[in-house]
Amino acid sequence: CMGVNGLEKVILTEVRGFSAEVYLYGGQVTSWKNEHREELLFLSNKAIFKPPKAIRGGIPICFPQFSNHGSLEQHGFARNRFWTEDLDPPPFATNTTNKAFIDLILKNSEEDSKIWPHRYEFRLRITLGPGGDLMLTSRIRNTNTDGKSFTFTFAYHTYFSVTDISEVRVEGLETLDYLDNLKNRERFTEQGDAITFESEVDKVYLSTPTKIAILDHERKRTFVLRKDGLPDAVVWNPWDKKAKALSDFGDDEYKHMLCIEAACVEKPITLKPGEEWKGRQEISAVPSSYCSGQ
Ligand code: TA6
Repeated sequence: CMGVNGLEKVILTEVRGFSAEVYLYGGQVTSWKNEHREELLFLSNKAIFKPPKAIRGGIPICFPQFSNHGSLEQHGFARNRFWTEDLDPPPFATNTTNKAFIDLILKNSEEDSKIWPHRYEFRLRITLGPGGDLMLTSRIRNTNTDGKSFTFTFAYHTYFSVTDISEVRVEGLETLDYLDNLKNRERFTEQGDAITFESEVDKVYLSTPTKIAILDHERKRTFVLRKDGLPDAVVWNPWDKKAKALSDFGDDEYKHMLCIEAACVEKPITLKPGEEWKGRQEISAVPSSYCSGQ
């Protein structure tokens, strides 16, 4: 169906009321609701749904370059392109029995080949599970016919909706090394207990576990992020100053969001022609009493 500004949007629904919304523009999830119709992802009230701007919120796909450290636009071009529905995908390992899902595909374009001279097929499967968990599976294949390999970095730039960032804890990144984007990407080691937030944070945690928990104390809700093939995790909150500097971000909205991004940043991925890389993330929202120890 049509969303904002005539951009095509697909809605995934599940019998108990869970739902997700995906724009073909950017292959971007913009909404993920639980069975009570509560929105679980952050989407800025000032988000711009007009190419070539990336939509501020949901789950932007960062490919073939995470960050602006490289020759491409910040976070690469995939999130600013029109994807198409992949009606005949090769078999995905992610099974879809009694799940709502959509398969999207993005391929190299004439235009992009000028800045990134490679042929590729990027297949994205978005699945809404029976318990409302949202899974994104990416398969990126090098289809170069000139024998050339290519190298890329990647992230699911997930914006979680939280009640109050100063009442949020993240578990799973304790004692890990991270690159601090606010300190020239210098390497530091995280302290030994859960991470809390009282100022701008922009860190790439390295060699992170497959499971990370985000505890929203006020709403008694825990987000659990599980990932495969994505060794790093970016943690970002712009806080007040940076938020004001972003035209598509409300001044106070930083209080109600936190980005935890399953990523491949420290060690870029290199594919030879014919090779395929897979990266998967699954997010769920559980009552905090259930906690993150599971
Ligand atoms: O998520 C980390 C980050 O790289 C931050 O440095 C900040 O730039 C953020 O991404 C948002 O980037 P964007 O291009 O979407 O405004």
